[in-house]
Amino acid sequence: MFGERYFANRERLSEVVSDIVALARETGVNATSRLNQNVLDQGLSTPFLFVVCGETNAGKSTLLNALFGEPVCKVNLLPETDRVICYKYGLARKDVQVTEDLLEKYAPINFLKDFNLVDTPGTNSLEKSHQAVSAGFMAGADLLLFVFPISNPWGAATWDFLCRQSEEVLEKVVFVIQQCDQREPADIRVILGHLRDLAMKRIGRVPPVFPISGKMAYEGKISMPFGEEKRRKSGIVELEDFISQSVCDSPSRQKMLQNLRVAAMDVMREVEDKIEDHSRRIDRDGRFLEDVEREIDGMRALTLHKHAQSLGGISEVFQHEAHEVAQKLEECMSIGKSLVRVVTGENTAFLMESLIQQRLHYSVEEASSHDFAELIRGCCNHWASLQNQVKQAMSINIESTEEIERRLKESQVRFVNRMGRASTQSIGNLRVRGVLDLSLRQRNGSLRGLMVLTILLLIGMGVCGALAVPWAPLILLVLAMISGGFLCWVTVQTGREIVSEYRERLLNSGDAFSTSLRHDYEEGLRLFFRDYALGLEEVRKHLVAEKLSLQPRLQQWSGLFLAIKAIEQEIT
Ligand SMILES: Nc1nc2c(ncn2[C@@H]2O[C@H](COP(=O)(O)OP(=O)(O)OP(=O)(O)O)[C@@H](O)[C@H]2O)c(=O)[nH]1
Ligand SMILES: [Mg+2]
Repeated sequence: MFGERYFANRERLSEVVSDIVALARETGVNATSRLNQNVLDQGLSTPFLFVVCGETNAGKSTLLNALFGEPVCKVNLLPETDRVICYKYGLARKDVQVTEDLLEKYAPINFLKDFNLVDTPGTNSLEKSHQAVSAGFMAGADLLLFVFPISNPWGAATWDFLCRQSEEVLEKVVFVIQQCDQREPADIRVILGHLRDLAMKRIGRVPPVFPISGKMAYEGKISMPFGEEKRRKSGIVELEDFISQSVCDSPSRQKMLQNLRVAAMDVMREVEDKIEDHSRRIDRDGRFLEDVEREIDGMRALTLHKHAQSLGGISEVFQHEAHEVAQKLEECMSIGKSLVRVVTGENTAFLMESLIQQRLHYSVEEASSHDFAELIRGCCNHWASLQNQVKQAMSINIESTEEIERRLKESQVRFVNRMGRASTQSIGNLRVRGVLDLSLRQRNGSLRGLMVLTILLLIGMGVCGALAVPWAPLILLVLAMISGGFLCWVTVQTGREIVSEYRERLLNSGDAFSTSLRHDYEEGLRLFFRDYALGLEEVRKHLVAEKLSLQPRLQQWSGLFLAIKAIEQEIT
């Protein structure tokens, strides 16, 4: 079809424009009305208008059929076209009698979407009313095909009609010398020479002239590909090339494409600004988030530093508890209790360890809980101000303070439990129980020996007394008393030593205990602040979503920019 390059450019441009409209809508630029209106105002999709004039039976209808390869117009030996006929695209074939002199014929023929054809009655039969209608079409036409029959291209009616046209109209005129198959090439050359002279004389210019045989061209076209030779011979190819060229070079259409391209480029610049704004906003939000994260990290470091004191406090608690437990051990070291245990068995070391574990577990939990209650209050205050900042900077709502408080309290419970467990384990790791147990067992061994000796002496005394051995009971009693006294002295003495050694050992383990808790304390704090920073998840998600949406837009923009640049090179 004619002007394929123009239609391809128009198609590409309208595709790019509709993509730009979609991208503009996504980025918040109002371009729909602007670009769509531009297309409508420009009438970019308005079909080209070809008007055919000439004398009756010149071959006008045959020419149109030959050009489009379809039997659009009726061809007849007798004068056929008795009014102006405009051929247009329609989904169904129908004729609309617009006025007495104008008939519109609609047909579902694709080329009619891009080309409207006007077939006029012979200039020699043109009535005044026809002339008015034809003049209307001629003013808006893209191309005026003046058809002369080769048998007589001098018909006064056509030339008179031509002379009445304005310069503007004449610029669009093309002479088509029809029915050339009826003359020899040499004759045709002579006739064309005369015709050019006449044109210069009558209208002051020589429009492009194309000698053709419409009949041959049409026959060739409908029997393609075998009719190619016939089509070439008919001379229509040159006319078609000329029409194609004039469609592609049509200044008004070029201007429309340019205007639309410029409008689209303006929108692209606005979209680019929006995308840049968006990108800057994302960078700014990213920096804001980093600042907040750094702030929270700073809070964690500060808290750790501040609560190192609390760990020192735990060390004091440990000292206090060590004294208390040593006191309890001292009570257990009384002569009576010690001797009972020699008989019943020893588990004092286990009891002491359990006691100190229990007391420290409670004390450590209490101290940690106290530290964290304060921390939660601080975090909630910080969160309340952060909420406002995020709202202002990014226009999004983050978790409520109540929600954060609930999460931090859960974290507190986990932390307190962790510290309690850690203190119990630390006591176990100090290994004071094993040493105490060993000392107590050694002591019990000694006591047991002395007890047996004392009892044996008492039994000996009883036996000797029963046998009435002189002096022996008395001597054995004295020995038993000495042994019993020694037993008591050993019990008290070793008890004191063991208690003092145990107290000493416990007190020396205070630092080791605090150090072993430090790791858990720090880890607990890290987890606590991690839980706190989880509240920023909404902000992170928002940023990720923004970044994800930006990337394809940037790519789309670049693609459209290249496409419109390529179109620019095609149409300028
Ligand atoms: N030999 C020959 N005859 C042609 C050619 N073109 C048209 N004719 C014949 O000329 C006659 C008139 O052709 P049309 O195409 O109807 O002419 P027209 O200018 O539309 O006529 P009106 O509509 O009546 O003004 C028909 O009999 C055609 O067959 C051609 O290239 N060669
Ligand atoms: Mg006709």
